[in-house]
Amino acid sequence: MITTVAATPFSGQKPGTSGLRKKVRVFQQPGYAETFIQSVFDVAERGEGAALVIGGDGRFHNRAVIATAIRMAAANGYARVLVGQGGILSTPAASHVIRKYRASGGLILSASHNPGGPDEDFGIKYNIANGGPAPEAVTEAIYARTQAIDRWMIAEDGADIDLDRIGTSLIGDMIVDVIDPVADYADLMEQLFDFAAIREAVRGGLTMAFDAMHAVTGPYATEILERRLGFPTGTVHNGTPLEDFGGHHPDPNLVHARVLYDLMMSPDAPALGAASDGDGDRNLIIGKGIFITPSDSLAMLAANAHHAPAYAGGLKGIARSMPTSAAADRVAEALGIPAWETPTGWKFFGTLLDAGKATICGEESAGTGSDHVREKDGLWAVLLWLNILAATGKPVRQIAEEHWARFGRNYYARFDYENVDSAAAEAVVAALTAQLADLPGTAVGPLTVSMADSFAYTDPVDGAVSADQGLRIGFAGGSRFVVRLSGTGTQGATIRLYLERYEPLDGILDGDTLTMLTDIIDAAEKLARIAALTGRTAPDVVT
Ligand code: VG1
Ligand code: CO
Repeated sequence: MITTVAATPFSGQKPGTSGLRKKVRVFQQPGYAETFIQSVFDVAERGEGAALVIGGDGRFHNRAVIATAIRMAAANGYARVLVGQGGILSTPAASHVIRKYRASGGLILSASHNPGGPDEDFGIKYNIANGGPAPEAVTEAIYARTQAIDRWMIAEDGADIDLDRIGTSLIGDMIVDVIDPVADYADLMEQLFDFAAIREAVRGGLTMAFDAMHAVTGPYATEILERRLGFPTGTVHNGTPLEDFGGHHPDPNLVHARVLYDLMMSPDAPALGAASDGDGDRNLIIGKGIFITPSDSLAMLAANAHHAPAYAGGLKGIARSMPTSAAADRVAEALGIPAWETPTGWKFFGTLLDAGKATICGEESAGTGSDHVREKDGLWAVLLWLNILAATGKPVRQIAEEHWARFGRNYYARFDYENVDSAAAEAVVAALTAQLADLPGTAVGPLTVSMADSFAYTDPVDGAVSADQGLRIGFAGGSRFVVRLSGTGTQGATIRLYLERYEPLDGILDGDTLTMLTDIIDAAEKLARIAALTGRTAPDVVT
């Protein structure tokens, strides 16, 4: 039996960079999650007999929404739902499950690196049949539907589905498969990487620490690192997923993964320190005594990927988001393969991966991945690093220093100004936009502006155009800064200021990042006037 519930639209159900993210309390309003999910089902492409994957990062409110989504899928004619045991599926695992079982799409319930709990954040993201986040045309159709929705449908049966028990049951005609959330993904990793070589290196003394931040990667990392690769028990820290991530931000950066960072800077540091975020798609990489910026990690992984079996035959191309440093472009040039520059957000990589134009993709926000799925993948990046360490026998520091000696170094930092008054944040963007046309040729301190624009992207595969994707100010010599507003926050606005300075091979390759960026930081302050327009004299987070 199906119940149809009359509904009126909620305002603001507009998916951002990565799905709809709001405070839990917003999602708890009666009908809020239901109208959004119904809007997804109303516009999703799905044929006869379609399967839907559902999983989340285990945060507070996950189980309630999953229980509802399963019964709504039954009412909306899906033939099968695959759901991770306990409602758990990391974002990359969900992407893999969609692809492996040829589902028509999936609902990923996560607010990623944002904190969890009754007063914190929740999110719903729809992924399409290729396993990747719905492209803008689809998210816009979903949003349009949310503004016209007048009913949602739910099966009366199914309230007794036990999410904790692996197995199959029925709601009406719809099959519900509660699956092991880890096994398929761990098997995929075993196909991509040389597990035997890594195991051998572990026996020979290769050590690591992985901080799962009480988030979704705990079970995945324990299975893969400790059980399959033989790292000792305890290699995975904070490995039990908690609904509130232990009260922390599950954000693998130098601020929120401070304990790991301090360990890696201490005499007791293992060879590799790594962490992932709430939903398992980000990665933090730290060598003994050396932090590798995500932009550098992308470039170094691309340059060394041939050590892993899956990439031994070479890469088809490398794609990075616009604010990500140009380090990866230099690797692409050396490899003689294309380098693509896309707007922020993994949804823009999907067409390039599907068309075989890129193999490895990355973002400065600690996202790296490949064509094995259609999401960024935290553990994948960690395993590729491990594979490279095992194959070369070199420590992380040596790999980094040799890389810079070959390609030069892109010093890089991102300043985040969080929870800024939205009007003030818009004013920063408007004021800088107004100057763009006049800036080229202007001297700012010791720097000279060589280009200034608002980044617009035309997808080389399907021709879709995305305008206003961030303001870029480039300087002679390859340095630049970028300003854009976050599309994942749930409170006020977050201004992101991305800073980059290129040092050629004969330049200073072992400098301190913030010192090396001083002139660019000064130039950004003069031109973007964040302090003057928002009253913020220092960023909240520097990554
Ligand atoms: C941020 C990052 C972006 C990333 C997105 C989703 O978006 O900058 O690179 O793809 O988060 O990552 P924004 O709009 O806040 O800058 V996740 O791990 O939150 O799914
Ligand atoms: Co994430």
